[in-house]
Amino acid sequence: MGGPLVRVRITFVTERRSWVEPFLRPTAMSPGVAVARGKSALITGLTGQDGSYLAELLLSKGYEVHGLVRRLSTPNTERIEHFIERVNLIEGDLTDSASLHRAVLQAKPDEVYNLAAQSFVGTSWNQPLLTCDVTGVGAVRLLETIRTLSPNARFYQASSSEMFGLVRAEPQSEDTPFHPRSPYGFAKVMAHHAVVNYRESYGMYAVSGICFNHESPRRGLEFVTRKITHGVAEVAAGLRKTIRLGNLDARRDWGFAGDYVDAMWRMLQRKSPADYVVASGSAHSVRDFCRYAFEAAGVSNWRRRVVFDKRFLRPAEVFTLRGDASKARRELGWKPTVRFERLVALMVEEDMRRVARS
Ligand code: NDP
Ligand code: GDR
Repeated sequence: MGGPLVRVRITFVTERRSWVEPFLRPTAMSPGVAVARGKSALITGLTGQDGSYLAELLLSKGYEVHGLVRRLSTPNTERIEHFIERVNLIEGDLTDSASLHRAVLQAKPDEVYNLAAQSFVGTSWNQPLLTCDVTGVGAVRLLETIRTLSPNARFYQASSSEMFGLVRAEPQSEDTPFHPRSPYGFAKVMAHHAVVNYRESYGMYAVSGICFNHESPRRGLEFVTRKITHGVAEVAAGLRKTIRLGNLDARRDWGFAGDYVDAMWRMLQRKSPADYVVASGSAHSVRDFCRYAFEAAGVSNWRRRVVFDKRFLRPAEVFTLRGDASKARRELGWKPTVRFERLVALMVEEDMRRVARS
């Protein structure tokens, strides 16, 4: 991998009006001030799990990092608080083309990572149109903006193993046909095909990483892994007796988010664009996850602590996913560094610390 710190550019920034103003770096963002820059990256979904890890990675490589963030009634910057002074926040939303234009003009990106999405599968049945608009059409809006304003920028799309859905092959690779099982799944399929089409139609460097589930202590609380590790920490602390879950037989290929953002960066450093599956290659059930999590916390009789609750079943389930990342291993030199058991333990340990603090 070549280092990214090869170019230095001068830019003039004139805009500085929004709720994110307090977080803008005073030197880089002062109106009319000339600023020397390294490679520039624009991340959508900066405040999410992956966005926070990716920003850390890019900052460590000397990138200038811009993040598209939406205005919320309560600021949601917990995951990026420790480096917020080092990134440039640009107010915007994937449903608002004008804000995407502004973001691209301001960031002048060499690389764009589209991580923003309505990313919770369960919610996508309750809000299917919003999910299509953000998770599907949002990617097209961003691609179209880049094509118009910055066609040489390299584009990464966060595609998902949910596209495989009712799987047609085991394990799933780049050649496995899609059979999505949720509005989230079919929105991601649309975005995925849009990336292929922009690459083929306009010669853009646009790629998708078909990422399997990746988790961390920064995972949202509604996703099953974090729901379990947080619940286990509360059980261990005597704050509750049980955790209520849906389908315990579902199997997922779980890896560590920090490893997966490294694969994203590697995909944009290749000579020519291509899509890659990113996965650990081993699958475990939700039940396995519970067992390892309770063991990590030193809580016995875990079966009595897990209660089935049909409210957490889905209208159509993705029963099993397991990825074949041999193309990524071969061509990107990527491999996961955190095994399943360690991942569960580190999430439990962090949640136990959080619960103890609170
Ligand atoms: P998160 O849910 O943690 O983060 C999603 C991000 O998208 C948040 O920053 C959120 O902002 C932002 N967002 C949501 N709606 C909009 C919108 N309308 N406009 C702008 N930003 C918006 O997801 P992850 O970090 O886990 O995942 C990153 C991407 O990777 C997503 O696209 C996800 O679908 C995909 N993916 C994730 C996998 C995983 O296992 N984690 C696996 C495969 C794909 P806010 O903080 O304001 O809510
Ligand atoms: P997933 O993640 O749908 O795979 O999407 P999630 O953790 O929500 O579900 C994984 C599996 O666990 C089962 N399950 C439960 N899930 C939740 N959330 N809550 C429960 O109580 C529960 N009980 C059982 C689910 O039915 C499912 O089978 C994640 C997201 O990050 C997507 O954005 C991403 O694209 C995919 O991973 C790859």
